[in-house]
Amino acid sequence: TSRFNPHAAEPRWQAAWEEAGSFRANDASPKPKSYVLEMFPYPSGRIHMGHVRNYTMGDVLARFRRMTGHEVLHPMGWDAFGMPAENAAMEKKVHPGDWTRQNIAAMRAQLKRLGFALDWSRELATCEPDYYGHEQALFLDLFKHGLVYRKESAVNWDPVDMTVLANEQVIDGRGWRSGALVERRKLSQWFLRITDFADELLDGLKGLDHWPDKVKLMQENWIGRSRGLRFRFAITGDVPAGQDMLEVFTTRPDTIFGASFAAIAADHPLALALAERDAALATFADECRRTGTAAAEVETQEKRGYDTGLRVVHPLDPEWTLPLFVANFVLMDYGTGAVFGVPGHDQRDLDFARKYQLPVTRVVATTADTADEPIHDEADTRDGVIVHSRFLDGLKVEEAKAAVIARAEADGWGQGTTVWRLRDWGVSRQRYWGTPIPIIHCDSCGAVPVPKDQLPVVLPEDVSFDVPGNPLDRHPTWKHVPCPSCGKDARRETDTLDTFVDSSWYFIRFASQPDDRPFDRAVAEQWLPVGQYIGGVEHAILHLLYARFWTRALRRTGLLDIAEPFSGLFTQGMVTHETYFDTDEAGRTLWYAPEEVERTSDGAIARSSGLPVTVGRVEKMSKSKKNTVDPGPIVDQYGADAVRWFMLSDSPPERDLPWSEAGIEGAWRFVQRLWRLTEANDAPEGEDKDLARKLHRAVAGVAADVEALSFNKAVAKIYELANAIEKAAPSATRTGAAETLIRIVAPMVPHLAEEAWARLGREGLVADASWPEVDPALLVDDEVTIAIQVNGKLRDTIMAPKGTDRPTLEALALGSDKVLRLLEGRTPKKVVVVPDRLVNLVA
Ligand code: ANZ
Ligand code: ZN
Repeated sequence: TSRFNPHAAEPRWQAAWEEAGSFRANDASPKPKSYVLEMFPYPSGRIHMGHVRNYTMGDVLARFRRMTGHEVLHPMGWDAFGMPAENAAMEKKVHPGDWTRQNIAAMRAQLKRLGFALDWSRELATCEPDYYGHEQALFLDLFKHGLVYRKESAVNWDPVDMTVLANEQVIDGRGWRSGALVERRKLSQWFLRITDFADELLDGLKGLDHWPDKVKLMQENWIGRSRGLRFRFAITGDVPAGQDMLEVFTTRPDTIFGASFAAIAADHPLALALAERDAALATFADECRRTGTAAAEVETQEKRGYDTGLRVVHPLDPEWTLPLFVANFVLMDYGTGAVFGVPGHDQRDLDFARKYQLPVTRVVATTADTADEPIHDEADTRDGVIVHSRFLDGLKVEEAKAAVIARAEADGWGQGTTVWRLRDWGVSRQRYWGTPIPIIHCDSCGAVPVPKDQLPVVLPEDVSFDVPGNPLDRHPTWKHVPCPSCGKDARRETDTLDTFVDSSWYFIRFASQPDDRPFDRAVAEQWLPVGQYIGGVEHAILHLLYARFWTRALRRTGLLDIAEPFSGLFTQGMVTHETYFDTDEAGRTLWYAPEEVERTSDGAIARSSGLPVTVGRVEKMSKSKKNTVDPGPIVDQYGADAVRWFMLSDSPPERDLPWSEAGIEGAWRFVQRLWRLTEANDAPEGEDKDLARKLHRAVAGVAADVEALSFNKAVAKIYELANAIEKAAPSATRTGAAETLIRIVAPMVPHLAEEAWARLGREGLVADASWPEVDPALLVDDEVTIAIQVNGKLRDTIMAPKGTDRPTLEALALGSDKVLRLLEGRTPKKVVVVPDRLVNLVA
């Protein structure tokens, strides 16, 4: 027997598919359409194992769908804008465009090497004007429909790099590159009105039956709809003119009797007015402004306040007043920028109260008996009943909320509101490598959209990265243009769009890509929504929410009538590996890459020194822990099919997959075994009924598993079938099994399948073959398991031919030794028989 040589076979079949145009999606096909999409990669330079796993899963489904008579759209492209290209420009002095395009070329070659059934004719890169120009057109459509606006908003400003930082780029209050203390600055920024769609985006989740529940829950929490109360405190003391009322917002009106202070943001109008006459307050407010805007940071920073000396009057008791502070944990752009503090039940308020010696009262208890349980270092956020709260005592939290809202509305000091956690989407980035925002600022006309016939607004190539800041802003000529409306000298917007905008509509452009507009509506609607979207759970919130929003926004503007972009979503697990480390004299951890250590039965030794290193936890492959395995050399060694097979086999696809040498070797051996099993052997006459049944069950089972994305189960069924074929005596059935086997493994190990198909002398490509027919008669179980119960308790099981009649089943049940023992000679009072299922004897 020969061996399957992937190195010769794989490139040959890849070329054959390309030549035949096998995976080109035909818009005009009469077949049912199926859109299979994996989240497109960021072109960082190399494919990693996570990509390989993700794309292999999608590929198996795409190939399977083709075999079952679908016209499949399975495209690939590049999420090609973003910071890493600019970082590379700064570090390696290469142009972000060159760096990105080189990376794309390298990664495209790697993907092709894996034999994915992709329609490369639709490849796109978001950094090219023929993509982002259309994005600019869509942006202007949203602008026209009032879904885009500009407002002042706080950003993280790095005073050394003179640049705005994303929240993730602020580490412990400092810029990630410069290490400088980050300041909060106000800048005019562009926003998309995603909050207009908050209701729709929340309610739309209900119809997404093929999405993981956990993702829907994450979206729901992110959108965060809740009931709240806005109400007014009267302010007493030396109040600045016209500021004698303070409006606060709360989601916990039930705790109103637990209030011990009120607090406002440093930028609150009242704080600004007070700071005019109070220098110490002005200094304090400045300090507050200097910290980052990230929610996590606001949570963790020390809670600090400044007592204004003013007091507010409790709305439910005119005799009761509370001190009013300016506090660093109150944000201006949330609610009303003012809160009342309930230290017993909110951790920030508790930290604050302890620091400024304010009263701490319990107003929610698990039961009325624990009303006086003291509060120590932890605020009690559990549900329960209201205590120490006058007319609210004894009510449940939800009841008390409703009661306070009703009272406030009746007495006219507040209104119940629906509140959302979701904020409008700030899309301005002060960066070069992104889609230019197609707006021109004119001193006379304001912000003027670039006329559509002047799109795309193309990024200038001649930019420098030797000084910090936004290269677009300091480019000598680029931003100087005449106003499209009055013709006077004006300036281009130099902000670029958040790269999440690029990924919010790429799946539409894949479905239809005319030159002169973003997409053709009728064509796009034929393919959309994406039937199966596959990607990492790290995109479960923002990317999916933004894509859902963008799709709905296009619907509102009349450009595309699709409500939800992805009808099926699957989030795959990570590829993991053991970690290896050592500690140096200074106590620093030194990580070792898998290829730098020799694994022994009970540990590992460094190849360089021969000394033992610690075997750490199995973790997601990451550069920081050096536990990555580069797929490139692995594919070179074992071939694409073995790598694909391994990616599918060991773990359920939603779970983590631990990479192992043994695993890939096992996959390689199985590929060779498939090669032997799919060889033609001279067929003696004769049917093998048992093997035929196993074969048909495997065909049906693998189909169901692939449809359900349970690839590891499909793989297990193929192992089982391989064993059965090996054990079977020669027969015509066994000979025919080779062809069936080739077809059902074709989506997983497509190169081997083509090679074996050709060896059998079959016409054409197995990639174009159909999925084997199943004879339903052979799927039926001949025997079924019957449960025997006595008084409803399972006591025994028996096997009986399917369709056995009631009297026979009853007789079989009464013949069971276990039943006879239990009945002790009595005759059952009643016998219930459910054919093919159970017999219950009531004694
Ligand atoms: C009283 C109270 C009692 C609150 C209690 C919480 C717990 P979510 O649920 O995340 O929307 N808050 C309101 N505006 C704020 C602002 N601008 N900056 C900082 N905090 C603000 O949070 C709503 C709660 O956050 C509100 O309910 C308010 O504190 C606080 F046991 O009011 B609460
Ligand atoms: Zn003008």
